[in-house]
Amino acid sequence: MTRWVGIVGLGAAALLAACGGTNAPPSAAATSSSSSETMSSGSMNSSCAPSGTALKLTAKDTMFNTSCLAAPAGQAVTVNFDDQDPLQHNLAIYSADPMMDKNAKTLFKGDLVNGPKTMTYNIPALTAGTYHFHCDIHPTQMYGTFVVK
Ligand SMILES: [Cu+2]
Repeated sequence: MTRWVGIVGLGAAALLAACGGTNAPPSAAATSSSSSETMSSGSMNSSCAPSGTALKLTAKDTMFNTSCLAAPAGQAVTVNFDDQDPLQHNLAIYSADPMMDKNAKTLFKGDLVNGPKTMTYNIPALTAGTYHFHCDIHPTQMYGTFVVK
């Protein structure tokens, strides 16, 4: 009598174990995805990287043709400045926008051009940094970023 009960008990235990196994598939949720996704490098504005030491800048309709100029660090560059307006314009480079930062330093100040006329500016070597350029006559209309790197 005692032994028979014991066998039934073992059988029930085996059934329970089997049920447990089928209801909960082992380690199904434990698969950790070891994804080696490489972050795509940030999309830098490649249109404003230094490309040689001969730069061009055009002024027309009281606008510059670009909002970004770039120069290699530590190298003097020339800027062929084409003032197509019958107006005075120039190119001046500051450490920061002088209208926003009263401590901005003048890094280069080009002579005013009596347009329409072309002039070549000789910009001295600058250390790497992100600077500001504008036309001293129209600083709110003609300005941009001067990148040195
Ligand atoms: Cu101007």
